[in-house]
Amino acid sequence: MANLKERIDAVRKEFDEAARRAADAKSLEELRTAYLGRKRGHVTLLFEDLKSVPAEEKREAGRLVNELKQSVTVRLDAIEGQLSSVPPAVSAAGTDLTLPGRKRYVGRPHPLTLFEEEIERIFLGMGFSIEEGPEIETDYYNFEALNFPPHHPARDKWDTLFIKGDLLLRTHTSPVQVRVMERSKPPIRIICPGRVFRRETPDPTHLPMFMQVEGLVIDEGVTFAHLKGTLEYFLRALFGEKIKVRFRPSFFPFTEPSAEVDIECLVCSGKDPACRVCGGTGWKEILGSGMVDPQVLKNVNIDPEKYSGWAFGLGIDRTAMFAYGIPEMRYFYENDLRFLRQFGTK
Ligand code: FA5
Repeated sequence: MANLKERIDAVRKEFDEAARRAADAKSLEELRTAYLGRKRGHVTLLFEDLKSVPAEEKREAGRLVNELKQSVTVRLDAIEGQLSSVPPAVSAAGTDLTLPGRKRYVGRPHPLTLFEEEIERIFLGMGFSIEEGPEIETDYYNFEALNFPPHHPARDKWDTLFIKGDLLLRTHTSPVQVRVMERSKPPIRIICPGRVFRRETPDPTHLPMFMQVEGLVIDEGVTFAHLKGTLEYFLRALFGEKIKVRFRPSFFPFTEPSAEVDIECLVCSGKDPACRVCGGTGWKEILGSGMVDPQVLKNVNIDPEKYSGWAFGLGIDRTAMFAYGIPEMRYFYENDLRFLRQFGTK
């Protein structure tokens, strides 16, 4: 009996140590088999040993072995309960589940898209609708219908990227004016945003690919006063009441009279003589405009005796620079997320 008691104590001690090391379901199962396995479990074998214990001691010895079996079972069940309630630190696939989650980057609109939408919102509010046209144009729509005869020096102002034969990358959004006037009757009140292309050397305010928005109004009795009033209203809605705007006489073959519109340089506020945006003048041109030339109306079979109209073409990128206070137009196209993430958190 003394011998059996010693063995019971030894098995209990070994089990306690092994139980402390059981850290997952697999080692727990191995432990259960090692101690309670039906043939060779350490506790099971102790029951075999009971047979050789003298009859008068059997009762007490049986109690001790049963007690050990019970405590081993209770401990194994407790470990099992613990393992199932605590998620494992490392999943079967080797992922550390205790690491903080990775933040998923949610995309947002490009700053130029946001700005284009802002422009559209203001013009939609004034009763304009939105039209689009192709980026690959024919010579006719980009130039001829707009009163640029072939080989006329006025074409030199738009350094054109020709594709093949008659096809070219549109140099401005003005061809959309012609396409809309061909397919609709006055009154017309539209804006047309889109990408345009010119052979340009990039600098802080010029790019070879940039965005414009064209505006066109054709109706009876339309005057330059409507052009001026509408553009001033638009620029105030965009930049606030205090924005300084100036109209300068200019020339475009498809408008007469024509004007270019400058706004005060919002990058240097006219204070930096070396400003790379306004060249130290304190002003920057953002759009060209004018009364639609009667010849252009004739080209699309609109009677210039009955109808008149005005048009403008605004550089979206250049105007966005002022709205956002960005001194370099190239930032818009470099796709640097540190720059892009500053816009449009809504
Ligand atoms: C035109 O493109 C005319 N189609 C505008 C027009 C439309 C006049 C309707 C009359 C009636 P201009 O080449 O000036 O005009 O360009 C208009 C605006 O586009 C400029 O004021 C400027 O804001 C922007 N822009 C011109 N060239 C570039 C360039 N290389 N990079 C970025 N923006 C430019």
